[in-house]
Amino acid sequence: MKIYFAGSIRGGREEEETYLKLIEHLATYGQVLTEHVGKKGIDISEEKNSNEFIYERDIDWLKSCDVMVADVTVPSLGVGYEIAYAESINIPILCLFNTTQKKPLSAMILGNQKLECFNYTNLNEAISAIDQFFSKESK
Ligand code: 6K6
Repeated sequence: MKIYFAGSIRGGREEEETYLKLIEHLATYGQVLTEHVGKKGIDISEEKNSNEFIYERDIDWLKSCDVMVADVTVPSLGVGYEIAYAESINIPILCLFNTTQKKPLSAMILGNQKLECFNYTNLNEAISAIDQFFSKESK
C-alpha cells in the first residue's frame, strides 16, 4: 500500500509534530511516500530542490499512491491543490482537521461531499480515524 501524506510546508509548520506522529502511524499500513512532510525544523529558505522538481516529483508520487491522508488543520495552497488533484484521479482521501486550532476549515473542503473529513481534538482521535479509514480501504 502506497500512502501519500499531505501537510502544510510553506503554509506554516505549527503542526509538524502531529504530522510526524501521523506518518509514523501510517507507516504501519504501508509505504509513506512523503515522509519529509513530518521532518522537524524544515527551513524553507534552504530548500535544495527547485519548485519544478518538487511539483513534478510530488505529482508522480500522487499518481502512484493508493490512498491520501491530508492534515488540513493549517491552511496550505499545496495541500489544497494535492487534494483536488487526488480527487480528480479517484484516489480515496481522508482529511483530518484539528478543531482546537483557531482557523475554520475552508468550505471547499468541508462542502465537498466526496471527501471524507474527520475533526479531531487530540492525536488519539486522529489515529482512530486513520484506523477506521484503512479498515474500509483494505477490504
Ligand atoms: C524539503 C524537506 C521538506 O520539504 C522540502 C522541500 N519542499 C517540498 N518538498 C516536497 N513536497 C513539498 C514541498 N513543498 C510543498 N510540498 C508538497 O505540498 C507536500 O506534499 C505538501 O503536502 C504540500 C505543502 O504545500 P505548501 O503550499 O504548504 O508548501
